[in-house]
Amino acid sequence: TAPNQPIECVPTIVVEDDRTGLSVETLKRAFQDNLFYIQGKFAKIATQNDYYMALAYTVRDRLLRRWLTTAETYTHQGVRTVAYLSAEFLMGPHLGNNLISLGIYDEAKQAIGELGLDFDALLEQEEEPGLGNGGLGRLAACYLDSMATLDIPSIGYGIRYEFGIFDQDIRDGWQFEITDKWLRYGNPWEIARPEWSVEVKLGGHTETYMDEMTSRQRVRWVPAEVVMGIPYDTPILGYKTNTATTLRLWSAAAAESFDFAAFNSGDYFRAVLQKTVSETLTKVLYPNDESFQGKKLRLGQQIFFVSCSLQDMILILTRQGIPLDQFHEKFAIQLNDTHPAIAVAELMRLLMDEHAFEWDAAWSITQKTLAYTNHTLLPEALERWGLGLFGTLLPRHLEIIYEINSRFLEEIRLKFPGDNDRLNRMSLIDEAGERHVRMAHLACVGSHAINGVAALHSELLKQDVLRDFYELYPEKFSNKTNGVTPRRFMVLSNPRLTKLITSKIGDGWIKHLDDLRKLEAFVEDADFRQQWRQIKFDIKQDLADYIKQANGIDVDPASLFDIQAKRIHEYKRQHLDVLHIITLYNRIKANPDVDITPRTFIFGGKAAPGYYMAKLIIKLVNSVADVVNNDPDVRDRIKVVFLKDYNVKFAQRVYPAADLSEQISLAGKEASGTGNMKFSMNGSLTIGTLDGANVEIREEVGAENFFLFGLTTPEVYALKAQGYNPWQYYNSNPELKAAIDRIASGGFSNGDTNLFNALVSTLLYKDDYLLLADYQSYVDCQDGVSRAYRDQDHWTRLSILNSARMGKFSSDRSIREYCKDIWHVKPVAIELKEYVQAGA
Ligand code: KOT
Repeated sequence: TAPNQPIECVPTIVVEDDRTGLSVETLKRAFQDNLFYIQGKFAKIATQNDYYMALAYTVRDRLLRRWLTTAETYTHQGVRTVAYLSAEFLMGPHLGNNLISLGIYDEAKQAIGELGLDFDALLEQEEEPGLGNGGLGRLAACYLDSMATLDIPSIGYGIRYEFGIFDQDIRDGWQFEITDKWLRYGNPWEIARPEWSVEVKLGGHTETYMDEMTSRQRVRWVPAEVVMGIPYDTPILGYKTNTATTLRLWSAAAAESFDFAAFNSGDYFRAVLQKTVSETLTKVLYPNDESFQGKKLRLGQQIFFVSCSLQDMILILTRQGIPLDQFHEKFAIQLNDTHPAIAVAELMRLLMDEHAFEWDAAWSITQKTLAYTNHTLLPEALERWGLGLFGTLLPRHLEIIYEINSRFLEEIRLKFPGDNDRLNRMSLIDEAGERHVRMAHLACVGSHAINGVAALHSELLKQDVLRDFYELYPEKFSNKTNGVTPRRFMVLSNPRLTKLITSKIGDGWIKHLDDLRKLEAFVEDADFRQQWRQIKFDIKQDLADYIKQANGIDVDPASLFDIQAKRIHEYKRQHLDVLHIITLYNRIKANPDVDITPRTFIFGGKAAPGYYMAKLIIKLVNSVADVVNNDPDVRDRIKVVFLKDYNVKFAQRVYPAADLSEQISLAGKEASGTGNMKFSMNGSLTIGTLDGANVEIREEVGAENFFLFGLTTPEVYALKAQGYNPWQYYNSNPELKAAIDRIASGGFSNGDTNLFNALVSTLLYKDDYLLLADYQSYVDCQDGVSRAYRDQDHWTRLSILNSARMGKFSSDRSIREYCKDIWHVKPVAIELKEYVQAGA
């Protein structure tokens, strides 16, 4: 029999209590058992990692029943399933989250403590799977959590990068990239399923042939190369429910057919070396966030994981005996931006070339199955592949795209006769200059639903980037404002606040975040406010300790913690934050006795390795920190800290410690933001522009509880249309001029006037992101923040109200909306059957 053929044996599994029991005693026994039998270590020689692994396997054992029962239920019932396709899943550490979902966090902590080990250190030991750059990948992870928690049949499909996002070190103030070796010590959360491998074709050419069975012309793709995709499954536990869904990540390997070729050519040794070429495909995550680089390997990654995933879905149906003309009834596929948009052509190809569907039937299935989420308005992020490269790697897909395009353009000609400009603007092929495939257009045409990720963003899509598509298909468009999971970003990362909240309103809010509103009733309770303030202070003290240890800087936990943590990007304007710091510094230098509210400015975030300006901004933050932190005139009233290697694990430590969250992108540039939600849920106030989801956060928390500044999107457009001149602001604003001059004159570079020249001249001569135009409004607003912070009791009220009113931003709400409006998928409850216990 073939190795991938299922064979049934004894129908019931007998399970040892040590693998399922949830009591402290059983957990202890299981932990020691796993240390011995799985890690192969005893206490004398065990490392911290061995202990981590032993605990991880102990937890994994306890979730397998839910995981397998979920899979069995879905297969057995042939349920309608969401397939979330994403090139990135930024999951963060699994251990703590799984303990929370299983409801055994406290028991595990006690068990580990009783064994004489440091539980927090074991959690800290986990190398997080950094398989994403930032917001887009983390959103995918939050959505998996919510789908599982809401019992939505779902599967996440992506790429198992051997090296995820680089680790960031800071050397002499500059970012330094280090390879992320997350798989170095093994990954206890994944199970490889080589028996479910599939093959993906690349390159070569196409041929037509006569299909004898149907007497129809069909197309055959003769590839130059075949790569095998091996699935690795990770369980995604819902919170306090029986559902455990799957994240299925594909890893590339040389196809078996390769061995035959090697054998035949006789050059066995060279052929084995060649296997590494196939494996290259899933080696490394591209570290560029929101900037498109037309690299062949990246297109290879996209077709690889998309083809593997679609073939996998077809196999799932085939195994259940479900005919493929029901594909769209069994799967709702969500495309997380255009990275998986090649799915439009690949699903058409699979249905037509491999399963003998005719065009119209295949097209109807494709459109009904796919839906597309757009995550950015930045033109430089939109994916467009040069035709040469595209046709070389994917000759058959290019033919299919041409055919989709010709039918599509015909539809436009009928609806808008004579409008040639419109045809050119909407074509799937950009004909200006070197010809390109426009992936966003392909996604729009091939999907039945298109959505943005915040109300403003979705409006701008309709008015601007996708305007023509909106005019053609208004019914396809909707908004789905992003959300984040309160399980990871409150319960796990902020246990002290969770406990206080739960003591007042019970724990229903963890699954129904709107319940946080009940906290409003306690705003006038002085005792409650005192506890709230104390918790925030204690968490800030912890972060202060960390900063002392990591950066060697003393910071005062009583000072205002002002945090900007996100990818470094000019549009996010970390350097506007820096201009404010320099302004405060200049005020102190002009009058050392000036009355200033003590503040600690904290930054965290990675820059794309090839993005010079972003790296220069990191250098500037660190240079300003060096000067400000060491100037005796400052008398420690302001401190500046750049925290290196910002990732999910670290973010969980940072969000709860903030007083003020910086959400200061230029209006119209940030699609949504999700960090803004995580900060506010944890009781920080926001200083922000009317951009992305800030608009809706402000609506929810109330204008009086939000520090608003800056131009609105229409004002930005108007200013740019009228001809923006940054010099005008520089010349007429003495504080702004002084701040920029201090950088330009070498005030943060030991007199070197060259170091920050690129940054200064970009601001003065271009300033695409209007920092100078928004400067005064920002500084005025920050002065208001400083005044507000002086009344600690008042500030605490605002902090409580921010948390209390964040219910809308649970990813559970987002997922409910996707389910209702786009996916039409209903929850399926999972019933656990009793195991037969050993000895029973
Ligand atoms: C990256 C490359 C191409 C297209 C889009 C991106 C992208 C967008 N990467 N991250 N984003 C962010 O996605 C988040 C989740 O929707 C948003 O909150 C955030 O505003 C985007 O910048």
